[in-house]
Amino acid sequence: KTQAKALPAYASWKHADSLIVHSANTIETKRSAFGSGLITPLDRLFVRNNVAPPSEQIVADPDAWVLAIKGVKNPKDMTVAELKRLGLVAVPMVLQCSGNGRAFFPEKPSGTQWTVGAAGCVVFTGVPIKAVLEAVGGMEEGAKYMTGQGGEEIPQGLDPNTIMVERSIPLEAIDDAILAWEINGQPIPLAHGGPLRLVVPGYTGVNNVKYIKQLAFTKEQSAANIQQNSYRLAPVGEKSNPNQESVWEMPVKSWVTSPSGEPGEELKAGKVQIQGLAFGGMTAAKEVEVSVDGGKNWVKATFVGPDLGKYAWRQFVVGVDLKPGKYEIASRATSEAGTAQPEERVANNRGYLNNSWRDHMLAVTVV
Ligand code: MSS
Repeated sequence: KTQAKALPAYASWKHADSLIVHSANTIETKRSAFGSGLITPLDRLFVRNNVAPPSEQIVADPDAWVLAIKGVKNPKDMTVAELKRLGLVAVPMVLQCSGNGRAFFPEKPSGTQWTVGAAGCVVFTGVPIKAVLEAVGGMEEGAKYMTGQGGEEIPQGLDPNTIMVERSIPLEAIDDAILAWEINGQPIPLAHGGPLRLVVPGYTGVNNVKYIKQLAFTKEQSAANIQQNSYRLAPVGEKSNPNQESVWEMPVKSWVTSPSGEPGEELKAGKVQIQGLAFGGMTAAKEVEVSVDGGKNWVKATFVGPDLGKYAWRQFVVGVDLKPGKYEIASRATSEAGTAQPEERVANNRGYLNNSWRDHMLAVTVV
């Protein structure tokens, strides 16, 4: 057994026992650690940085952080303090890495081997993008994308496009998008993108740009490598290129959280409450079914707890009687849009968007 890695300094306040530290920039929530309180506690929320985060100093005085707004009628710099005067909305939503579930791809794509825990349900609070746009006279003619640039410093002499975290989002997503300064009722910590974060509900993690320093309305997608060549659905074995589909919207998905199948878990025969999480992606989760026999038979689950809207996840439960033996426990969600979670993942070279119910199935032994 290998020694668990230590939490990096910027995330040292996290609850180590609830997490799997893959690296200093990739920290996953254990399947058993989501809890049943709907909102993921910050000390258990996953972390993913494509490059090392900026200095902790940037969150010392969040109101002073400056955002450059471009590609609008009246381009200007605005501080967080100024943005706070423009509007306020709270958005409960699933934040999920594009590569969550990558570990289940049989091709073993390169990248962090996330299982289920590169996801959480959080409440972001901030100002609607639409209110910001209104304050700067609206976007420039011909804009097609909203492009957010992360606040990481680019080391001298490097081509910024090779490491800059800049993502472009289609304009149809701006209606629900916000610039957020709070997460779960507290100022966003550095680990999650404070002092200011671009939040695009329904879109995968990477599109939610942390420590955003520039918001631009652009005719073209960002020239950054992370936009042009990463986060694309490339065929297995092929390099990605800008003509392939970009990883933006999340598909319908669910997984069982209890039992967790984790080492040390003992499942005694008798009545068992099978619990899990489900979300629809761009629409709410409408229904979840659970199977204990590897997907041969399904029963309808009951939603637990509050419904916080279409971008949040729902908790579900099914009480079952289990005799001693081996079981394969699976869940399958259907969204309000009528799309059911598929049995098979969509193959792609980097292992993005895995929502296969079979891949997320758990093999457990009841004694
Ligand atoms: N932002 C920035 N600025 N940077 C980086 O690196 N990353 C991404 C996002 N944003 C980044 C950003 C990713 S990739 C993700 S997932 C997310 O973020 C995460 O979050 P958190 O808070 O959890 O850490 Mo995948 O798709």
